[in-house]
Amino acid sequence: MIGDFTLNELRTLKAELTRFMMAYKFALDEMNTKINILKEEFQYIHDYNPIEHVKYRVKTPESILDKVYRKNLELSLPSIKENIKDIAGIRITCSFITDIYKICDMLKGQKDITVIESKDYIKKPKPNGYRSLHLIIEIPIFMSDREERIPVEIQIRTIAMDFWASLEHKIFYKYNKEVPDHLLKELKEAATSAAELDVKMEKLNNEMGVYKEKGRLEDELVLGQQSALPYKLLGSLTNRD
Ligand code: 0O2
Repeated sequence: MIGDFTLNELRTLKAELTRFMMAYKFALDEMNTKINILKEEFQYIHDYNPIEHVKYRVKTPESILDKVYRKNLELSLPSIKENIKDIAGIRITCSFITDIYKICDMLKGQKDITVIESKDYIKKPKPNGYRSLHLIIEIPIFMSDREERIPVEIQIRTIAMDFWASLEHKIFYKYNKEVPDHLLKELKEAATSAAELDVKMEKLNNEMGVYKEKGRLEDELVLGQQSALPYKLLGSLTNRD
């Protein structure tokens, strides 16, 4: 016996827990493939990549237990699966706010993804200034003997939103959640500046985009680069010789 358990009971528990956690890892593997395809395809078609970087994490057992106690949940695997939807988490960072909604729509458009919850903290920031788009989705994963639908939390944010959130997170933990008022006020101001920066950068990028697109078309069509359309084909498409 170890504690209240026999060795066999402990073995069974360990195997069950490993199977449980593996499902979340597989869900992240599936999402990793999906996100990579979206990135590559978008880059190929639009000559531009809306995703700056992506982080994947499976919540540690300690952190899952913390949440079980914090939310006063029943300590069982079915209850954890039902109530804790962020065991598998993805954070996607983009340059611009419009990229966030583009990525969100691309993910929502995939047939095997079901969005079960969506929180838009960009349109409606949290009182402390936190901004991000949160989705809880479910995707199927196929294992040797069964198919399971696994929830995944996806946070999509700009670089500025991410910068703010990671600093706020550090401050929160440094002060053990008792952050002095003056710091809370400064954080709120920083969140406003970050939001203004997002708007400014996107405006600049849009202006640059107009010139870039014009230049790209000229390069492709007039200068006859490798990918340029042959004039004969262009002529026949437009009924001109
Ligand atoms: P971790 O370690 O990042 O996973 P929930 O507790 O998830 O059931 P809640 O709070 O309604 O319910 O979920 P919400 O609002 O979607 O937020 C979940 C996650 O968003 C948090 O996960 C944080 O990662 C992030 N987040 C939300 N609000 C803030 C904020 O004010 N500041 C920062 N820095 N991050 C925030 P966890 O579980 O708290 O932690």
